[in-house]
Amino acid sequence: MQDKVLAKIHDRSAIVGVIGLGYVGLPLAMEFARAGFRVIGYDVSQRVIDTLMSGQSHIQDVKSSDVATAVANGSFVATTVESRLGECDAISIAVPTPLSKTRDPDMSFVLAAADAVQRHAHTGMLVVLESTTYPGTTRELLQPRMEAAGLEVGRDVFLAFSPERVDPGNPVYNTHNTPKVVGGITPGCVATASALYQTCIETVVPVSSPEAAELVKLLENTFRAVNIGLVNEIAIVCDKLGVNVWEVIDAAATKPFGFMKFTPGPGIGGHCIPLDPHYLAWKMRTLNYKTRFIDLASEINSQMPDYVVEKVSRALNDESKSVRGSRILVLGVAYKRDIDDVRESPALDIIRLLEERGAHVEYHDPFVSQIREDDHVRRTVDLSEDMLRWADACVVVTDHKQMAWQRVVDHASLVVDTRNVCAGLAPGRARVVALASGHAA
Ligand code: SAJ
Repeated sequence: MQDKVLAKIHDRSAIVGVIGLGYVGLPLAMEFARAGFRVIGYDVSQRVIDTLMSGQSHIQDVKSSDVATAVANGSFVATTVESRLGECDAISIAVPTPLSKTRDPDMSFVLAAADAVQRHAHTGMLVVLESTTYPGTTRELLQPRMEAAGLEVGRDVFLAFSPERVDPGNPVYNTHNTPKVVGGITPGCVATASALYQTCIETVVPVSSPEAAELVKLLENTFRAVNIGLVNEIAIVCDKLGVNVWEVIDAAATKPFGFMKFTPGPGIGGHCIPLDPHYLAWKMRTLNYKTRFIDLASEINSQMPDYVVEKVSRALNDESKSVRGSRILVLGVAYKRDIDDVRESPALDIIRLLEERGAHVEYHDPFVSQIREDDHVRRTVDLSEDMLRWADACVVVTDHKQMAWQRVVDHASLVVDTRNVCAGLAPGRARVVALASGHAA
């Protein structure tokens, strides 16, 4: 059976399915189509399907022209019809794995996809899970479903895990040129899954099990969360010592080996770094092990918004102003520079905390025209001189390159700078307070 699957991969007669057409699934579907496969993209959102079938892309890194070409030449079709999964010889699952309100894994999307695959699985099918998840998911959730369909993994069907490494907006690294780790239930599963990805990705890195592949992804992102937590603690240390943390980090980064630069900030956002480590922490709790590094990093990173609000409060206090009644302009709300995504953004926490203390808060972000909150929509204001003079304090939260930072310093009265954007600017009207005493307090 393995030879049959490999042959269909090599001659491109295999039909490849992708479940979940988001920032991971759609670029992957386009790569498979470019490699010469017929691709069936499945998503539960009719709006997504209609957009794609009209030749439009809803994903920043995928050009509409590529979608239109693939749809026109028949190499890609998008559908909400689940039964079309039965036509596929290979299926990659790229659905969300968020956290629940109690910070536990929300596996509902993976389970829904796994049930759909089970309903349409057949001999000779290769299934690969890509969603970031706790070690054991592939073996514990997907393998039993294959076997419930009467299919033995490694003989009738092949099952693997391959972590996604998509970095939205990255101008250098994309799905095609980012090495792809693949871990299968059996050696045959590793071989078939590797063969599939080798048709469209430059480098495939096989590992011996799905657990190893699941853990690779969690190590990558826990590494970032822990190191960001470290520099955030160093920022607090520098603040108490009156040392410029940015100077310390830049100087440390001159070490040509054994050091990797991370920068402090107002906290961590996005749908990866704040969430992925909790998948590992959750799994280890079920094995009665406490992942102290992950928990400590999360504690430090998630307290940074409080720390920033405290800095704002002290800076206003220096001018005999209380937070209550003050007018505060938040500059940048996206979770990192030069993108429009506000998921888990620390800016949302900072705005909430300031309003809880009675401040009147507005925001400006050139990438984020509005923020949809539970009961209302908040819209960006212009970065006008009037707005800058209106504010008792401006808080730099996201360091978008295109922001007119000099104008901010020229016309604002007080700037709390959590991203060191004011360093190197000409002095202006504003008193600048840095995250960690980089400027005169
Ligand atoms: N952050 C800091 N200091 C840093 C780096 C990041 O405060 O030194 C903050 C950012 O402002 C952001 C959060 O942490 O709020 C996450 O930033 P990130 O640079 O990790 O960006 P993400 O969340 O888009 O992470 C993605 C991840 N990609 C995948 O999961 C496939 C991550 O593994 C990548 O390393 C990262 O992009 C990247 O390098 O851009």
